[in-house]
Amino acid sequence: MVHWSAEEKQLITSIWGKVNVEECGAEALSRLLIVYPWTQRFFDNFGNLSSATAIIGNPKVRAHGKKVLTSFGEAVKNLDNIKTTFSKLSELHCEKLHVDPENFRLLGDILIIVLAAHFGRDFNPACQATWQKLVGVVAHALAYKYH
Ligand code: HNI
Repeated sequence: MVHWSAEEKQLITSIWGKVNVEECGAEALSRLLIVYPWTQRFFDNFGNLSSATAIIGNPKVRAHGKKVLTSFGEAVKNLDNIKTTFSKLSELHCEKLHVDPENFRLLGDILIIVLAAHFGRDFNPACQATWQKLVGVVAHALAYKYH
């Protein structure tokens, strides 16, 4: 089982408490779709994704980004139980959505970049290390049901 030190828990909750899930969620998903354009194929029912401007202005991308980051918040609330927390979502992404788990890692990397941009110096190296551990654990949990 993953262990979180008191310091790590503090670094996670102190940042998370200041995250605007709507803004950061929209930004993270937009960046994923722009930086790794092949990820667009999972969202072919989202309308216009034809340019960076279209993606950033797309209300479905915004809404879904918020949904995904809100769901990520469940990991923050259940740090000692991330695998069970995401077991249904893992099944969904695997069996119904057919999302390659590599994409969870890509989104995690993007989230780190978004947080670093938002929090600047507060997102110091110790903080980044802890968040990288967290996005890794989340990606692993979401990939758990894949076979
Ligand atoms: Ni993901 C739907 C959570 C990463 C593609 N995803 C969801 C839903 C949640 C969710 C919650 C809504 C489920 C429901 O309707 O019951 N997704 C998460 C989380 C992560 C993640 C917590 C990572 C942190 N999803 C990704 C990635 C991709 C992805 C990286 C693809 C690149 N997800 C989808 C797609 C849907 C989806 C596609 C369905 C969208 C729709 O509404 O049509």
